[in-house]
Amino acid sequence: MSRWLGVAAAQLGPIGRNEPREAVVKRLVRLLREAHERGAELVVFPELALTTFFPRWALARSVADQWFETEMPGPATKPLFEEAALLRVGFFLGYAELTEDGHRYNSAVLVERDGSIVARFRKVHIPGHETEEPWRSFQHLERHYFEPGPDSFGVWEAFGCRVGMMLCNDRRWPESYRVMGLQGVELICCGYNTPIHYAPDPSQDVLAGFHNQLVLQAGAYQNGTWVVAAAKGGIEEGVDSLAQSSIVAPSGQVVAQSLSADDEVIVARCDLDWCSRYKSTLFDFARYRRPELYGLITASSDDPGRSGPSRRDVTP
Ligand code: CDT
Repeated sequence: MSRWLGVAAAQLGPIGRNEPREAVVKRLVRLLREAHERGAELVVFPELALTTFFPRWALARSVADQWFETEMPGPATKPLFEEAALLRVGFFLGYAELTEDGHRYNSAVLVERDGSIVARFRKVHIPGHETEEPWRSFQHLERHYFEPGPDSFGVWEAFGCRVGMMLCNDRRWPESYRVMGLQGVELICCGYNTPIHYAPDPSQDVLAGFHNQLVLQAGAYQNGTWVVAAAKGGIEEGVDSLAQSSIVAPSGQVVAQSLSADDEVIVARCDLDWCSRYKSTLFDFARYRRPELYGLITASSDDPGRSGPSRRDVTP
């Protein structure tokens, strides 16, 4: 007998700089209700789903702190938690976290169908730059606002399966999926904000959608897992961001994808036992992996004892 789970990616369109949290939470509740009506028990919201994507501006931390949460749930997010528990729908929600001892993380929570918090995840790979670069048409100052998450990629028993979490840039790195794959992950929740213009190499702009699909599909297939990825898309404060929210099966096939760059729900009924068809055959890690040969992957890049090709060894 197969295990089934109804899941949704709840894509958001733009959130304005001055849009109050309460208004955004109303949008989230609307999407949650629609996802529930369409059979979802788990709804994945985007990265930084409560606010505009503020790393596009160079601002003093004291100014940006208005977009950070000091508690989860807090007064503004409580209605989402209450509605979800009432409907018995769980969710993944990305937000900016300011801890009691002053750390700032790009975080997400996974909330079960009874409203309890299963786990919190802090983004591991922080992209962009640390200081303002005036030559850019907009900034990507995540490395100014956020510390890298110290906790790696966990996997939790929830929703009748093994659930993992990642945020935006994490999805581009095979290590993110593999660390979860090694813990038997069956469903990965991911939220993202991906500006289509990539200032350091604009030749990549036209490939933004392709690269998104490439990494989500490869990560799902190579680890035999479902991946549910929700975008904040559309033109937000003048910056166009990729939509293309997707639900990807362990086969690597896209089973649902958003059509708009606005608030939109996509759903899929996931056969969780589909994962074992990959995990016990082609990707039987215990049988086929050769970790004794993969040491370079975990050696630090500045480890002097590190062997293997470097840029210096490559013939121009
Ligand atoms: N939010 C986030 O991580 N965005 C990055 C943008 C590219 S790096 C400037 C991403 O990987 O989609």
